[in-house]
Amino acid sequence: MYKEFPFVASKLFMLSDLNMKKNNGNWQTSGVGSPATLFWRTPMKIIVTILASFILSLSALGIELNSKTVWNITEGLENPESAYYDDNTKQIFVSNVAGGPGDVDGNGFISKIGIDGRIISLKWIEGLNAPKGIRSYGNLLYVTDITSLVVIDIDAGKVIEKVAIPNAVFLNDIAIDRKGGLYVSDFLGNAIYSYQNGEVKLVLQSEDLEFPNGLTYYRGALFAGSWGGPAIADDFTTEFGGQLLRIDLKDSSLEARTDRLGNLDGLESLGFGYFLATDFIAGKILIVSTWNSLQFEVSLSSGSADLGYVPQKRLILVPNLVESTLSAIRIRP
Ligand SMILES: [Ca+2]
Repeated sequence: MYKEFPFVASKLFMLSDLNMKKNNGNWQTSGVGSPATLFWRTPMKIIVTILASFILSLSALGIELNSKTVWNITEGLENPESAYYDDNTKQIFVSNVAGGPGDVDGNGFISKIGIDGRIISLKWIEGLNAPKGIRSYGNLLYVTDITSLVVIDIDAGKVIEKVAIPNAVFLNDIAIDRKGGLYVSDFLGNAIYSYQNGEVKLVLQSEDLEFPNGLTYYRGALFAGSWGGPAIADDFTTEFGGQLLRIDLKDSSLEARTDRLGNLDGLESLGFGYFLATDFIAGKILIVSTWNSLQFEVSLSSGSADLGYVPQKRLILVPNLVESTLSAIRIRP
């Protein structure tokens, strides 16, 4: 079901622009001087967006959202699965599967990239198999690699530990709670595991997870982007698409929080119950909310995998696993 997008647009742009003002001392926009753009440059936008959030949609105000590709990397990456922005180092880390997503071939690597799209180190970490989901906590970068969780010291640029996840089939994404507790999704194993205090535990295993792919932590719960079902064909398509699922960490109960949206891959929280997601097969960025489902979408190409987000630049980072590219996309009025 396609809905209007008043809340997310206003929240997303209002918050990010406030951030920019704090950082740069002025309002920054990337568009030309259209009347709409000039209108949005003024502080009046804050008042209007708050009102619009609760009363009107942006489209009703005559303001449409647009997407723009800010930069694109087309050389060097090899089947990138996940892009992750680390706020401590202000750098982007990209996992390169390099070959089949389940192949134990030793050629997977992690790239380090600047937020301007410059490749700082293409093969920053080498010797992995098919690395996928990435997330950091402090100076540690965690990466899933088929059935292991790889722990990397960011400052040293070295793998310090590989944690085997017993019974895992095909790990995908990572979520981290506020205390540094880790959670990983097992895409083909229909499971979610935790890793805390050196101990791996099964949080939940259920067909109702519908092949959980993207995973993120938000307000005491895990949110998973499911791929769909009832089975996954050889070309990774499904009869029905996945949805945003909420897994309560107190009792492991599971609840669908959106309509069926597509073959969900990446998932990042924007706050206020809004999430960024990708649909891998259809090739889309989706902005969804837990009470209004789909709010806005950007059409890209099939193979759009696990996205990252740079809040202060409003950049959505989308790796394409099939085309071996990384695109930085900005959505704005
Ligand atoms: Ca590989």
